Amino acid sequence: TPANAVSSTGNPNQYIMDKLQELMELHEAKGADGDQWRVMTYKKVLRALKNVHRPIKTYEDAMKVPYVAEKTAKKASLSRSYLWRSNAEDPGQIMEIVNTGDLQRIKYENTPELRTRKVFQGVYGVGPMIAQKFYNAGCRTLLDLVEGKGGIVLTEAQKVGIQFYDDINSRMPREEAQALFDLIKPVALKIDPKLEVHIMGSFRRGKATCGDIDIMITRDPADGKDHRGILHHLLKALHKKGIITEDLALPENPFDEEAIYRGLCRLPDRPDSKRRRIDFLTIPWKCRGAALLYYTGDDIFNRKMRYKANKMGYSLNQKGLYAGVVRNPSKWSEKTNTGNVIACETEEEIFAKLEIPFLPPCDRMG
Ligand code: DCP
Ligand code: MG
Ligand code: MN
Repeated sequence: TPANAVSSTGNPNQYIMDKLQELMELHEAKGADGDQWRVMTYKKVLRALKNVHRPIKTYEDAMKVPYVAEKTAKKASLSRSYLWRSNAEDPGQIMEIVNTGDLQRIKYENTPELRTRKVFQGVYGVGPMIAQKFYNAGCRTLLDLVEGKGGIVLTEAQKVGIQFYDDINSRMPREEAQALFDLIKPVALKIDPKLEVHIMGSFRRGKATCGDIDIMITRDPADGKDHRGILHHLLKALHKKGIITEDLALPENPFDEEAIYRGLCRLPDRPDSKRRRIDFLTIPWKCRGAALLYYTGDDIFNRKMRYKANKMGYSLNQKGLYAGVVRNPSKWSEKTNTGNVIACETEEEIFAKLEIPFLPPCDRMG
């Protein structure tokens, strides 16, 4: 029986997590607004389940899992048909897996159409909307996309996304990210030895595998110079060395203080090396603390930090922590007063202002 099975991860609830993960990915592929909130809750429940080391056997056990118990009390009176049991915070969903080893909702969601749209979303630059558009145009396979079936037109980035579909959809071992960074950093420093070059994202959090390489570049302007234009020179050099192989999204202006680049790279001296996703971003020296914090993530941790900031009357983004921000009540994203920066140069001061004890990157999980 599932409840007594010992999984390869050693977690007695792995079979529950596998089913919840499967359903989460289906909701993620659907991509409607409501589904995105649902996905967030599944992520939180899955994370919480990783830390439950006893097998879940009863409804009460399920209720004790963080994020499951919390919201269920409010929903206890709702009807519970198997098919419509669709919320991660519902312990009934966990109990269905415990009792039957399966989750009917997965079969209900996993339609041939959604499976196809999921495949399309594996193409770089294709989100739920575009995947739906391709499907509606009559495309059913990646080959249909390449052939422009139904009159669809691919962007250059999407073409690259299909060409290296498998590479882009697999994560790299941490060691490979390290090796690539060790090649790239000296190239940047050769252009300007005073640059600060950081590797961010999952790598900085100490993860064993990375979905991409995130590199942040800035420079102390005390000597009157700054990093403007570095991306232009660096990308040229990296292309020449065969480290960067394809561009996906070029910065609007590589001479801006803030610029973002997205592309593919590889270890040039290994003929069999895979293409890996790489992001570069340059940021003003002054906001390096806020940028370090943001681009280290993870995304759910960032959400929590922003939530705490908002509760204290502040506003947090990748450029700094602000006080006195006034927002348009009917359009939250619109600021009627941008406020004053109260912390931005170091991560430590941002944690301090938010009254959160400093967390090293490896502990920053939502
Ligand atoms: N980020 C965020 N919200 C997003 C996207 C990104 O807060 N919607 C921040 C947090 C991420 C960081 O940027 O940690 C880097 O983004 P990535 O998409 O590269 O994510 P990770 O590096 O964390 O994971 P992966 O290994 O999948 O690249
Ligand atoms: Mg990353
Ligand atoms: Mn990235």
